[in-house]
Amino acid sequence: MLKKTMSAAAALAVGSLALTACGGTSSGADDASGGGGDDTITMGFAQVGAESGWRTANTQSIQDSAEEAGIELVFSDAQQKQENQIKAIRSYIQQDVDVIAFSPVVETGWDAVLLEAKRAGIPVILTDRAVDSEDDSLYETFLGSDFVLEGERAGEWLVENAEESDVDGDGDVNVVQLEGTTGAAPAIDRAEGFADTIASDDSIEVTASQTGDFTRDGGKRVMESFLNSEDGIDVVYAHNDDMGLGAIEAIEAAGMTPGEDIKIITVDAVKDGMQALVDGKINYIVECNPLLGPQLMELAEQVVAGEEVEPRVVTEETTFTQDEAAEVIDERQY
Ligand code: GYE
Repeated sequence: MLKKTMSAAAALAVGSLALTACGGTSSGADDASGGGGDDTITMGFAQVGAESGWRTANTQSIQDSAEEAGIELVFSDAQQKQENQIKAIRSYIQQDVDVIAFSPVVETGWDAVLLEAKRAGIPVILTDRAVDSEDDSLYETFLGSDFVLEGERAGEWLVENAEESDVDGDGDVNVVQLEGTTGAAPAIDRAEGFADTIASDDSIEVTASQTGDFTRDGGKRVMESFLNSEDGIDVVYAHNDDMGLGAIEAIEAAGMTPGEDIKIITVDAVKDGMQALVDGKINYIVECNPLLGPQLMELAEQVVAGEEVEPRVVTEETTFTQDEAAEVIDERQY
């Protein structure tokens, strides 16, 4: 039996589709999906990648919860490429798993492969990110955050703190936005929720916006270029902590003080982000909960048992100021 300690190996594996089964005893013809053998549920999970602290915590939660629930997990890491996820899903269909779960790297382009799963009689659960499809019979449920709400929460803080955020005091709050992966639900929705909310205040404007692909390196690179091309940046709005942390490096390298000379708002609230918030380098974080594993396993059990499940399960989340982060940082698990 292989163990679930394979994030790095799995990251390489999907290219060759050497998918790794773990945590259980059955596979292929012996598993529950084959109609005979034991009752162990086999789940094929197609993860986005390992792009951020959020993703690492999410993967850990899924692997731990599968083990706890006695669900055999076949896990793959798509390295943020849609074609790798499609290959992984096709392979799960071929293996005749009991249930497929995945976190779609981008919103569109899934109908064909989801139809293949449907025709094979394998239920699909979306987790973390949504697909943009007219046909909602292609999946059983979508478990994850409300990303529009997260963007709105980021915007609300800025509207409430517009005066202090006009760092250069010129009457305009100039925001540069570090977008997540182009075409990904959280990038689209976090931009939309933010834009709609800051529209209520004429002084706030997004003056530049580019993707940093949800990575620290991406955030650093894009911020360096913004610092060269944009005058009077007051605020960075980063679609995740990792890009915000990359921006901090770029701001410091340019001889400025992040959190003071330029205010920073991010989304996620993973440990490194929370530490930067406590240290005063980030000003506000909107939480996005990565610990989806327990709910995912519960939904999988229900779906495999043929039970009705809610079509949408929304994760509960909060927000953190610097003071609020200081209170909880010690207990933060991820
Ligand atoms: O915010 C980001 C990650 O899909 C909610 O993906 C997730 C996002 C998360 O890379 O850090």
